[in-house]
Amino acid sequence: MQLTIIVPTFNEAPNVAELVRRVCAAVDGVDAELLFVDDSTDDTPDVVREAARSAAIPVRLIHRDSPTGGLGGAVLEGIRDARADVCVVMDGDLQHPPEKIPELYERIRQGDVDVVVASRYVGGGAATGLADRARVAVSATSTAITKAMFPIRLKDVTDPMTGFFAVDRSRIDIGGLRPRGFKILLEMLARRSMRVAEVPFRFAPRHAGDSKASFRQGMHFLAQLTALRFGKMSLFAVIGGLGALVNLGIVWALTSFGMHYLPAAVIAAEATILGNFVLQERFVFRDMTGEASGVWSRFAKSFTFNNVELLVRIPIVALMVNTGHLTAVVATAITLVLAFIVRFVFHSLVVYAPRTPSAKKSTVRRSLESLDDQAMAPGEL
Ligand SMILES: Nc1nc2c(ncn2[C@@H]2O[C@H](COP(=O)(O)OP(=O)(O)OP(=O)(O)O)[C@@H](O)[C@H]2O)c(=O)[nH]1
Ligand SMILES: [Mg+2]
Repeated sequence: MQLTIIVPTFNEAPNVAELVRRVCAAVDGVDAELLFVDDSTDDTPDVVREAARSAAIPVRLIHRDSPTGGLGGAVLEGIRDARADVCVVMDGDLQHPPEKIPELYERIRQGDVDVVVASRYVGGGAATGLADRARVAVSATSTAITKAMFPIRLKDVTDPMTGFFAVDRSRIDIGGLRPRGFKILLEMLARRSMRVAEVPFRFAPRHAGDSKASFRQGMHFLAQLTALRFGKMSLFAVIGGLGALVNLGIVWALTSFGMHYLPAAVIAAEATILGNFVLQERFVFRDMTGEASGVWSRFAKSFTFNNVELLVRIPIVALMVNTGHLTAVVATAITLVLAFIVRFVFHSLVVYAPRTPSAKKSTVRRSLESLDDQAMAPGEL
């Protein structure tokens, strides 16, 4: 087998037959297979099986009943399961013209690059298929931000967000990729230095069916981009910082309504602890929730920790001010920084610890490794 074409699908039934037809026509003469990785809730799997019967090349289907990692997870599963090392990844809605596959394939076969990106933004390419002006603006802005965040790794790439690319599986570190609904190409390019070539293509309008892009996905993308760039610790810090502002806001609002300072501070602190927990579940430790203990147990640990921290921190500040010739502001700042570090360590090692630790490594070793993983998730350019 020379080539595997991987198509992630989520409810793309009306596009499958046309896609199979055009892919088969495009790869005529190449020993290729077509692999659908499907998370659909509609009849896409049946339609794929039906189309497979009369297709000129082998058409395989992986249907995931409990999908992990969203779109990125699906692509990764396809790459793992592919029969060929050379893989072309493309959308299932015909926004990526199958007629471009031979060009991607020929380019990667030359062997001097690890990835070939089909780009909307290089000479001859076009993004005209984006649904409306707002989508064009979102796409251009997120591409610019992404490139600004990885100026060196992405210097040769005009379209790091594309879902249309060819990759040689033997030249990437599959185990190091973290599928999390993320644009998997960006993850590959950002995590290690790769040799990249681009070919232009015209992004077509969706053939049929509904878009899965949403505001929520956009927010997820930004959170994941931050995590990829700065590591989880910074995302955790951003959420903590926002929480502190909200905390101040609540105290201000309640006291200006005439409430005594103390109950106002307690209400604000508890509300912030709750809000932070929800945000960190969603954005910081989401990829670990699957293997960690249940959500109520995580909440109990996090809630207890934060309240104990609060109780301990106040007397420590008082102690530092009374005995250490420090001003209250300096003392508070020092304890906040220390508390932040302790909080991060506690959350990544205890609250979100995997339920069934592997028996082979010692607890200390495992803890250190996972802490290192969490805090240092790629930080280099
Ligand atoms: N397996 C799998 N495929 C997905 C998932 N989400 C999206 N896809 C597929 O990924 C491809 C890209 O998704 P689209 O919804 O087309 O995203 P888009 O091109 O940014 O948005 P549109 O303007 O609607 O085309 C399509 O083939 C989808 O069916 C998912 O969670 N799992
Ligand atoms: Mg699409």
